Amino acid sequence: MEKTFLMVKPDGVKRNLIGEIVSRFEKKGYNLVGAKLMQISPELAQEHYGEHKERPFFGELVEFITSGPVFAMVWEGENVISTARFMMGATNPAEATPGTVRGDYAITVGENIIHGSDSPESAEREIGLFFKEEELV
Ligand code: ABT
Ligand code: MG
Repeated sequence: MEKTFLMVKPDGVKRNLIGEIVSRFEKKGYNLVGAKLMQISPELAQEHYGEHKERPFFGELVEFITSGPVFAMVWEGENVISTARFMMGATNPAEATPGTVRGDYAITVGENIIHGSDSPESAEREIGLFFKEEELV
């Protein structure tokens, strides 16, 4: 069964949106197979966002994602990788459709509430970065 890595970012945790976000994916029909509240280290942040290393916003991105606790999750279900991205909405919340997480709760691209793996390869990589095998049920 397909798995993806989702994470409520520090802005979402600060705004008490963990329950709301978990609820959306539960009601959709996906299964939560791993979850934890955690503080991301600068090293993990740089590894997680490695693909953006050369981008001008990389420093701010690492600073933001390490600015407070995140809620890391693994979800399982049919087509969960692409459907979760669809439910999250566009990266830029200004372009995210109402009814999506970013469309309903975010304003700026720098603080867009939620992360979700964008392909099977990144799902496998990100699940491995954040979770040990024995932390998944
Ligand atoms: P993530 O789930 O955070 O990976 O976002 P998404 O996959 O939707 O978008 P990408 B392109 O991976 O953006 C990663 C983070 O970089 C931020 N960003 C992106 C900017 O701040 N400015 C930009 O011009 C772009 C393209 C948005 C994403 N994260 N946050 N927070
Ligand atoms: Mg991304």
